[in-house]
Amino acid sequence: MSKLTTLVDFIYEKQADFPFATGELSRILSSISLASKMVSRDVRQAGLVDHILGAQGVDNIQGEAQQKLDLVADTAFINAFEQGGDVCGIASEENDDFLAFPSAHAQKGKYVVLFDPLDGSSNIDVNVSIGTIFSIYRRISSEGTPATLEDMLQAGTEQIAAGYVLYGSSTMLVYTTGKGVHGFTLDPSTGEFCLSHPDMKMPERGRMYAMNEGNINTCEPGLKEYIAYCQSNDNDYNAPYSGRYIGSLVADFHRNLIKGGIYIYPAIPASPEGRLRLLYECNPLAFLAEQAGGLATTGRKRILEIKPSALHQRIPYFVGSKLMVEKAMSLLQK
Ligand code: AHM
Ligand code: MG
Repeated sequence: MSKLTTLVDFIYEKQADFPFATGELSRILSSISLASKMVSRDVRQAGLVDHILGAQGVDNIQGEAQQKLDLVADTAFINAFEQGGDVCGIASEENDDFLAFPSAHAQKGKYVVLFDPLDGSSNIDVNVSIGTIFSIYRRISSEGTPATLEDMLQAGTEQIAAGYVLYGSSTMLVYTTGKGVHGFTLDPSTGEFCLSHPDMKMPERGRMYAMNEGNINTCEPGLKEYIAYCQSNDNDYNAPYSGRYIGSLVADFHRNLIKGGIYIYPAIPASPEGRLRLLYECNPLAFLAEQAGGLATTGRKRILEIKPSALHQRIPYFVGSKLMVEKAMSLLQK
């Protein structure tokens, strides 16, 4: 029987890769793992709470009134980071502004974390996979002072680590520190994340495309042409690809990471900059994609090289198998 490696074992084994971090990065990843277990538990109880306990007027275990799940997740992660002492501030999709942690203890932290606490929120109420996406940067401002906006607005190339937690048929944590992509599955009986997908590689091509095709008529000609190519017999498989759109970026990305595929959220008249957020969604998944051998672009340029100008900046997004993203880009640029 092969040895079971838990996330904790794995992180500490890999700590030597980051001599400068002396355990800090490991502790941040442990905080993420802890918060994500709490969120996973709440996600698993969501239907119960809303439709059975909620309907009977029963409060949750803490006796608090029920909050929206995305706010519960936001709070769980913020608390974990603030208490850990290695993170001096955060920015999250749920908060208009970034948060500089006020305590002297937190201000000594060398890192900031940017995250989407619960991606795919339109799927929460219908029992479809959702996830948390995160990105870790070293701060630019001086240690011992409050975190600044400049700390948050760094290009994706500066990420120290990134990853996601997928609350799917099982809960998985997938992360990179720039040395490959590793996936861990939560064993609900022991509460441990166990290494299940070491050194994940995204196939160079795949037969699945993910896009909200309700928007196709308003897309630019090059993108219409790419989708027509996917649907035709005149492509690299000589047969139509399968359309698969979960509507939770994390879940669509995870499937494409394993099976090969492309995810597209373009600029459309209803969302002229695209829908997805550069800092909380696009950059972390772009780092993972590249580490797994895939690509992430706006359709024209590399996501990781974009210098952010605002916290909630949106950007068109083409991410997935290398050859598929390259093909889409070649048609867009024609
Ligand atoms: P969210 O962070 O508010 O959930 O928005 C991001 C989500 C992605 O997970 C998903 O792929 C996309 O928005 C779905 O958008 P649409 O309903 O326009 O297809
Ligand atoms: Mg999101």
